[in-house]
Amino acid sequence: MSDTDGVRCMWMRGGTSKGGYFLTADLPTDPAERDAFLLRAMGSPDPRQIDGMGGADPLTSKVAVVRKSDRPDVDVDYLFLQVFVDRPIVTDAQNCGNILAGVGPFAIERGLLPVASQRTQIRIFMENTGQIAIATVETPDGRVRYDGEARIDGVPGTAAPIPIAFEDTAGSSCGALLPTGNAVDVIEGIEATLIDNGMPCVVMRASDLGITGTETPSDLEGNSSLRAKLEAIRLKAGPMMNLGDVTEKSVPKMTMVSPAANGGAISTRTFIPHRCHSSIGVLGAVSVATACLIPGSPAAAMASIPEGREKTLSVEHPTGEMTVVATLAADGSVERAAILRTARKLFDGVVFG
Ligand code: NQM
Repeated sequence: MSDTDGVRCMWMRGGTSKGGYFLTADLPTDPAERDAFLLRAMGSPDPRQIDGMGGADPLTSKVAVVRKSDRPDVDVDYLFLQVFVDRPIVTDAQNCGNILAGVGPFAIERGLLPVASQRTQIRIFMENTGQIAIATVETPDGRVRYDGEARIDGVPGTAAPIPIAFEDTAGSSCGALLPTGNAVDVIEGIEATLIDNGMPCVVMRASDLGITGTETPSDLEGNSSLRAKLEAIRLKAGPMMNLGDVTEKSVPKMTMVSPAANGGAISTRTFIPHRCHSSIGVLGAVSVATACLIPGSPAAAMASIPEGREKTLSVEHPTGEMTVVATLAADGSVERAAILRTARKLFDGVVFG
């Protein structure tokens, strides 16, 4: 592919993230060639991504690769790629439930599936982890509707709702919900729950790390001893979580929890893993909400949990909250989780690498 070859691409906001959405067939088939193209398109490695489309933040340096699925009972396959901002790395080692919110609208816009009447339900196979998400997109008049009244924290204004449900996400990357088999492990002297209900996360008490858990992300990013401690814990947690050497991976995410401050279930601050999230990832929130339901975990001890098998858990974060509706099986495990997102089409054209 020469410098002058453009690739068809749609830029979209998906939830609280933003990135490029490509059809699989439009990108180079060789992963190394594909990744080199995506690094150039985003302008990485460069902390400002000045020579590319990326927004100088991991949340705006993301890619969705989508195709019509050959799998039974699935409409489209979605591969998520995280393009590192300041390092020449493109990784498929994690999923992204925010970028996922744009996959349904994108697939309909590209004609990968027909629209139903008012709403179209789309079954999306998440290639990174091998699970299915079910998204519902508003499609009145046979077209995707982006405007609406749904509000999600971390995004100004309102937009059409895109509810998304996840099933069987336990152990998505780590092989088991609790890959060490324990509700609590001690790493570098800190009690942590190593958990994966869609996103590998290390969940610790904020107070054990010397913070209140109410700090702003920029305050926390400015705390170099906290960052060093979190990275030391992360590098040890990776192999314990069956993720191998995570030096160059964007997982596990590092979540520090404190009691909810605004009537929710719990409050969070999450490093993803080197920058502090301005809110929290979707599957990250599902995993942290699940940690709140594990007896004996540090999160469970401080969480405020409603009664009943369908639990609405508000996960507080620096710019508001994310509501996770967790449905429990008879044995108390989470069998289904649902969240609400919105998405917006920003640009459709050709991007150059
Ligand atoms: O956890 C950020 C995001 C994410 C991932 C990250 C996500 C998820 O906010 O499903 O959405 O943790 O890297 O987009």
